[in-house]
Amino acid sequence: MQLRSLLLPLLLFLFVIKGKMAEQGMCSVFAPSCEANSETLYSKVTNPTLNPSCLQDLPGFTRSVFERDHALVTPESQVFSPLPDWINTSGAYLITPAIGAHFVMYLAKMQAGSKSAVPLKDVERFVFVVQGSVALEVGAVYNLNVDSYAYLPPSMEHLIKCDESATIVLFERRYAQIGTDVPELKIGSTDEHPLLETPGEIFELRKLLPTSGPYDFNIHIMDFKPGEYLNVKEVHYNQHGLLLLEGQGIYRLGDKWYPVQAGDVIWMAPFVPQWYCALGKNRTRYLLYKDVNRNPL
Ligand code: UGY
Ligand code: MN
Repeated sequence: MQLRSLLLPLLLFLFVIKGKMAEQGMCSVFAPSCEANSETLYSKVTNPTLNPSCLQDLPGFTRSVFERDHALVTPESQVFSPLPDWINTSGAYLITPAIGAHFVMYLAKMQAGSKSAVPLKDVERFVFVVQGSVALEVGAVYNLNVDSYAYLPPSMEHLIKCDESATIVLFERRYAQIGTDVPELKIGSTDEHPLLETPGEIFELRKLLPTSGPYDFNIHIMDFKPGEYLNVKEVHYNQHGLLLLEGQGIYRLGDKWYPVQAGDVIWMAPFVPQWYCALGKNRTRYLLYKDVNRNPL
């Protein structure tokens, strides 16, 4: 009797988990397996093992590409190694001047006891927390959790520390000074920012930095519901570094069309035609570096 009363909730729990895993395209004992079904010879012929979650394990397969005016760097291609002068931190430089960009974008994986290094001279830094939390010492100490960020103007002394584990994405750029006004320290989180007008577009837009002249780049957070897309097939002088935080869809870059999903990083050179459409069941959110407020001449 007691056993029976336990059985029903257990079955219900397993049923819900199965649904969740299938929704996310995950391999599990319930969902289609990434492994060949070893019970029958040639079972792979009739079992579509190349479901999206298995592709990254296919030997030699990657969705990553490197073209003259754009690059897609997907998680199975991201190469981590100790970050120069950081303590206990491994990082993957994903966009650098070697690719043709005027900025660097990198992921840093911090663990207990990790500490950041200072940026190079005259270099500004933007940090966004993707997983875990870090402490930012910059005069006072600020706790930055997932979705929080900090902008550190050039020469601002600071230290990023981690007590447990955290993944952060960073952008750095040699600051392009004009006039005498200088940018200030900014600390905040995405949800503090109001949605901005996007005339002619339907995606939701937040800008994490002030739009005023001293700031030579901004970081946009862009949200698309499934089925929503960029109305403007953009071609512009600005450069982009993009991290897909949530969802999946199709990115058009130049004349190529790429299936993309959370975790993917994209570099867009000036003037590369760009367009996105969100697909699937969940919203797409991406974080986008864009240089602004400077005469391109
Ligand atoms: O602001 C932008 O340039 C942005 N809409 N571009 C993009 O999402 N590729
Ligand atoms: Mn753009």
